[in-house]
Amino acid sequence: MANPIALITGVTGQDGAYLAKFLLEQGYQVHGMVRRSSTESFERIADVRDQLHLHQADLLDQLSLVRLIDETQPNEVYNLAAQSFVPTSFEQPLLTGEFTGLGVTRMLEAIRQVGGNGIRFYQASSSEMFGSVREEPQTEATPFWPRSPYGVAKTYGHWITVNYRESYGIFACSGILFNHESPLRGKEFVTRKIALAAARIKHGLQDELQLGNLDAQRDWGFAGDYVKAMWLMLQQDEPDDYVVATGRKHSVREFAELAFDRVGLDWTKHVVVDAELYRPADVHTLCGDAGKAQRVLGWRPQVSFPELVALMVDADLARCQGAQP
Ligand code: NAP
Ligand code: G4F
Repeated sequence: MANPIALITGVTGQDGAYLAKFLLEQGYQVHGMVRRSSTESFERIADVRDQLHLHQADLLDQLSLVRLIDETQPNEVYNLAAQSFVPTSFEQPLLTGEFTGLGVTRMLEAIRQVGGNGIRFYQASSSEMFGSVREEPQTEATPFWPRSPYGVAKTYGHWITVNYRESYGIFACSGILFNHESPLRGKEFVTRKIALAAARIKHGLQDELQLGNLDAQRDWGFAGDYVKAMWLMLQQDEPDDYVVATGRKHSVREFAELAFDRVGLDWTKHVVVDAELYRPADVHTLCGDAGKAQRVLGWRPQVSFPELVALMVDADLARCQGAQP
């Protein structure tokens, strides 16, 4: 049998890089969608780039998506591309709505027009949809109450995925993933910001770390574990939606304490709270119940919270080695 074909949008992002590597290991022919830029942002996929088929297209350009599906003829489409940083969504709410919300409809329409019902579709939904949480832990049945333009756009993307499944019989799944991190996480997200700062301070490259809401709690897991759940969803007999989480929550303060401990420093001597980094409306706490993913997919997270912190700090320590102050 010929190798299955996967198309990943957002292949240059954190999850795209882990998923591309995972699918290559499973024997897939992997196609990645990248958007045109004056400088390439392929660092995260540099080690597998020669094994990937990269195509230029953009979530804003319907025709480019139609052409992409037609050219690649994928068996599975993983829609990971989005404007994914919550603070930017407050600054650019319309663009976020276009990328993160309407972009999903454009992708689904391209599949409907070109690929019929044979293509399996994964949508990267988010625990940000729970926002001001209605219950704890959050499950697939918990009502949404998003607290940012990003969360609102993801909620639209989630429901349009459900709608295309119900209206047109497309095999479309939505993974409601809680925060997942790694050494490939963007430097603006709080975990990577802390890990990198702890490493840089240890190496004498900076002195201080400015943070916002230290009391915010998140259910943090490892991105490498979470991309396997995406794949498992598309291997089932029936399409469905799944929460993917560890079931444990920790505060930003706890993350900072563990990260600085890892490098033998006292976090309280280096972290400064900057009110500018508070959000117009924050999500104060998130904690997921991945019971359905465990029962149906056989999925379980493998990396614990202390292991995740250590993994990220150690990677940034290695990156800082030899850097000039
Ligand atoms: P990420 O690192 O920010 O990657 C986002 C990707 O989307 C990048 O490859 C980016 O390309 C691409 N992109 C953005 N706008 C685009 C456009 N208009 N056309 C084409 N590509 C575009 O995000 P991530 O952490 O890997 O997350 C992957 C997905 O899961 C996102 O949809 C995110 O919202 C969602 N999610 C993430 C988490 C998490 O904790 N990581 C949790 C739940 C859901 P460039 O390289 O060109 O910028
Ligand atoms: O790391 P964050 O920016 O992630 P956030 O907002 O939870 O969003 C991430 O996870 C979502 C899943 O729930 C994804 F859908 C989304 O794409 C993204 O990957 O912030 C986490 C918390 C927030 O409450 C924030 O207020 O950390 C708090 N925080 C405190 N100081 C900070 C900072 N966040 C950032 N980015 N930078 C700070 O200095």
